[in-house]
Amino acid sequence: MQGLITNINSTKYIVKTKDGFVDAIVKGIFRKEKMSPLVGDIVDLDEENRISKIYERKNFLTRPNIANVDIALIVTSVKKPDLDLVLLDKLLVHVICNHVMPVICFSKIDLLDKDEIANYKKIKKYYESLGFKVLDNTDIANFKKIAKDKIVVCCGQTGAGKSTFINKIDKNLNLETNPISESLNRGVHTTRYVSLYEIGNFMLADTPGFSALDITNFTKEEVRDAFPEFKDSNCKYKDCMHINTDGCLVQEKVGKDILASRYDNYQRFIKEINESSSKLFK
Ligand SMILES: Nc1nc2c(ncn2[C@@H]2O[C@H](COP(=O)(O)OP(=O)(O)OP(=O)(O)O)[C@@H](O)[C@H]2O)c(=O)[nH]1
Ligand SMILES: [Mg+2]
Ligand SMILES: [Zn+2]
Repeated sequence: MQGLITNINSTKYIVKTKDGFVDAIVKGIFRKEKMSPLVGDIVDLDEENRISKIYERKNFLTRPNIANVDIALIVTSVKKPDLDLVLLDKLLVHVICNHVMPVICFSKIDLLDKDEIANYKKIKKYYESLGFKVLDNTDIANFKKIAKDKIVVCCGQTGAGKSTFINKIDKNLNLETNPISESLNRGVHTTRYVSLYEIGNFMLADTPGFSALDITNFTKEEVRDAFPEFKDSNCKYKDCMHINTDGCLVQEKVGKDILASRYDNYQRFIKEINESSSKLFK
């Protein structure tokens, strides 16, 4: 029988089948193949409800760990925890390079004062100008339009408000949420497992938050190409990495057409990849 994994809690798998939800376990073969089933995987179950086959994935993410998603909703708080543009830009790279469509969802706009709102609007507009869909977490109707018929995963920093947002979308879910730690100005890792919920005409996954993300598995070219503003700049040099290159049009536009933090973060990511590839033993 075929099904879709909606929850994994250590060794217990919940699989949605045509006969409803089934508790399943995993057959030893996957351990040998070093492939473990993920939420979002389409699988076959044998007569004893053991997962016997994982169908080919169209994509998967490692943070959060989920397969076969159409959209990654990157939930990003503007305060409490502070706006973290490094993490946002890194998640954009992670999601784009894994062939998933990103949608940015800012949260906690209600905590900003008037001047901060003006700054927030500038940042929001910039990301929109790159062609990304950008929402804030009060934009429920717009979100539902984007999510129609799709599998969406909420991802992002711990405490950003992923579970709170999903509770707003489906009032029956009652997912656990917790205030962030005031002393650390960070979330407290409330959500522990990836869970996929069917809500009307779409599916939505809640996931554990994080604050660090590794993108050193991608090539420098892949990371560069995940920055749409670089392509738009029409740099005249073929294969230019846009770093320390005289006459590079991208570098000339930094702080003008290109948001300075975006370019700083790009340089930071390239440095991380260089440092990682120079390590002998990983
Ligand atoms: N003021 C304000 N608080 C919010 C908003 N969204 C979420 N919160 C609060 O932020 C805190 C953290 O929210 P959660 O939904 O638990 O965050 P999370 O992203 O699911 O966190 P993890 O499960 O740890 O990854 C809770 O106290 C929420 O009430 C918002 O838009 N405005
Ligand atoms: Mg949560
Ligand atoms: Zn260039």
